[in-house]
Amino acid sequence: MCTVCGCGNGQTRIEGHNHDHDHHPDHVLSAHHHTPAPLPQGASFQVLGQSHTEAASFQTIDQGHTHHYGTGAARAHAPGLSQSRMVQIEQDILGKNNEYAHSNRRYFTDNGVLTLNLVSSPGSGKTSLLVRTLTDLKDEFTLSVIEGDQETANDADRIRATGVPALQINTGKGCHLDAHMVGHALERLKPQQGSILFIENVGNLVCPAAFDLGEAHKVAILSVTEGEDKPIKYPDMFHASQLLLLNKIDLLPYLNFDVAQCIEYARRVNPGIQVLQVSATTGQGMQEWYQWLRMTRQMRLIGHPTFNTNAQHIEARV
Ligand SMILES: Nc1nc2c(ncn2[C@@H]2O[C@H](COP(=O)(O)OP(=O)(O)OP(=O)(O)O)[C@@H](O)[C@H]2O)c(=O)[nH]1
Ligand SMILES: [Zn+2]
Ligand SMILES: [Zn+2]
Ligand SMILES: [Zn+2]
Repeated sequence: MCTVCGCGNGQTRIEGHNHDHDHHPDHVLSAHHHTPAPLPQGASFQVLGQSHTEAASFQTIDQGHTHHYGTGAARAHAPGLSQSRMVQIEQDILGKNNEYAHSNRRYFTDNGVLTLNLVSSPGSGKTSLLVRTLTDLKDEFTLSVIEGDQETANDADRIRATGVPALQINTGKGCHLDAHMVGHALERLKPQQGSILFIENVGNLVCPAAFDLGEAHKVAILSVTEGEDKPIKYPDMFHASQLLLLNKIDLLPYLNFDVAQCIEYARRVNPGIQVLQVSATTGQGMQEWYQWLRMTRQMRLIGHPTFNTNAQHIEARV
């Protein structure tokens, strides 16, 4: 009962296996299911996958009047639910998600894993960008990928073709990954110390913004075919992201897309957002993205007990 987009209930599959909460005792993330207030066995995953109210707003135009359904405390609307009840549901869901995110983040920090959560609308080029990035950087870094999709393992198969390990999470009717799903994926994938983990979220410009997966940064991907107004129409996503990759710039000669206006809109909702213009198809701008990755990884490793001693080794690669 996702009040905005209608997420479905408990149909999550990790690598084709249903998530039934029959947990193996030796979790990689020992804290994963020993958080202060664990949900009952068999219940938590469904609750997390099923019901959330996004901090979102929408409006319809009716005979010249604007009806903005996001002006209440919940910033959303659902028939039969009061605003206060929706706020309560959202707090419960996101609170539980944040406990799992905290556990994931602890694992990433302890192991010096730089984790990036790639968010965008469907078809902006996340998988294409990843395939090119993995191909170009797999000899330089240890890499792995968690792929989120509602159905199919198509994207994970495309990633594995590069030789980089990938684990598929199918969310069924769910419209985003949550930290609990990612925690289970980590138990299987076990990203190596000092590696970079990419999470390709479900294509959706709204819901993934609200769910912390424990990542270091969200990276928003916007393709020029979507229109320059997306950052102000879907501000939560661009507000939550540290970097905006403006993709498919090879198509700019054929479009009326205003790059400067798009960047201005993005900075209006997030003055600190960095913007890089890239083409996953031609490779244009990709070196700047790789440089951002190198620098961001190095920043994450400063002070890390294992990798700090290897600072020269790391520096040599930048
Ligand atoms: N011209 C051009 N096409 C691109 C570029 N990047 C991706 N595409 C095309 O855009 C389409 C969608 O790309 P994907 O990489 O599958 O997009 P995605 O974001 O992973 O899609 P979902 O996983 O379904 O959300 C494909 O036909 C790609 O070939 C680009 O830089 N330029
Ligand atoms: Zn679980
Ligand atoms: Zn994809
Ligand atoms: Zn949703």
